[in-house]
Amino acid sequence: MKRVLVCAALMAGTALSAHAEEVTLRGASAFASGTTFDRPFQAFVEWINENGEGVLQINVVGGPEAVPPFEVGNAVSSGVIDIANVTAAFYTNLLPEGDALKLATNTIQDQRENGCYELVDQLHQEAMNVKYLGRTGDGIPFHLYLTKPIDSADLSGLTIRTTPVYQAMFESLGGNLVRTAPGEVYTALERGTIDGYGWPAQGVLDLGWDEQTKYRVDPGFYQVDVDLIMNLDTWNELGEEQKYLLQRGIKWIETRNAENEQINAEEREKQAQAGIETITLEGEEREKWLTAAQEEGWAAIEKIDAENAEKLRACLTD
Ligand code: 173
Repeated sequence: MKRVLVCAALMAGTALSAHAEEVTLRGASAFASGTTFDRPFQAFVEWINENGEGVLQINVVGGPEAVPPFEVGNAVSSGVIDIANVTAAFYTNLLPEGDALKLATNTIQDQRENGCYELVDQLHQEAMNVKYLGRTGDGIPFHLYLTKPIDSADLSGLTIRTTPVYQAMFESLGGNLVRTAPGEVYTALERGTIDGYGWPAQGVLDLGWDEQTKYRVDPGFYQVDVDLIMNLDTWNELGEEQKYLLQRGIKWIETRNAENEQINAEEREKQAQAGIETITLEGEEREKWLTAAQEEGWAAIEKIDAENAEKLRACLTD
């Protein structure tokens, strides 16, 4: 691809002109095709392919069966994949403080306005040779789902599936934690090797986990970040028109984050119909739960990099 673009630039006599030849990017998703956290990416890809004829196309080479979720960051960083749909929790090996994105209390639109987008992009560029394009998942909280009831915020005695998203919080509440990719949750529940799992408010029914899930613990906490990231070298080789197309596409898909509140309510209904009961922590236990989420969440980022933690906190929670 590099050669084609360089040729086009030379012929036009400028650095990468608006008439660079059509480029096809290799895309991958950390979430199984057609499931909740893959759908916005699919819509984005369709939008790009419709609006980008002759300019830029995306060919999705696969989901978690093609690139294991915790490897997606590496694949984009090295350029094996050009563009990916993945949560920052899956690439903490490359950008540990990326886990702060779940701690946002504002929206990606706010972050584009207050300069946070540039900060997050810069962190991605420096730590992992990746261009941060944008974010879906705003407005979707995370929950704990269980096969056994609890009546307090105490998780001791429970073995819970986590990712970095829930790690600090559940650990501080006494849980015994095992980290797995989403694709391993069903089997772990079926075999009884876990008593529950962390997962967002949406998507529990996608892979049949409702069959093995008895309770959802409320309140939810944090905010989902499913991020679109791109190999920085590939990004830098694009012409202005190609970059602009990707930016228009991501901003379009980000407007759909506003639908999440409504979808959360529909999902709660679906979970109830599937027999999942709600355990609502109240009073002091609710306080303990939410305080553990916030304080342990930020403490973990501060431990990684106090300066970046402060900068991120200022613009993700303004
Ligand atoms: O639980 C997870 O696998 C996880 O961390 C996550 C993050 C964003 C969306 C969906 C799942």
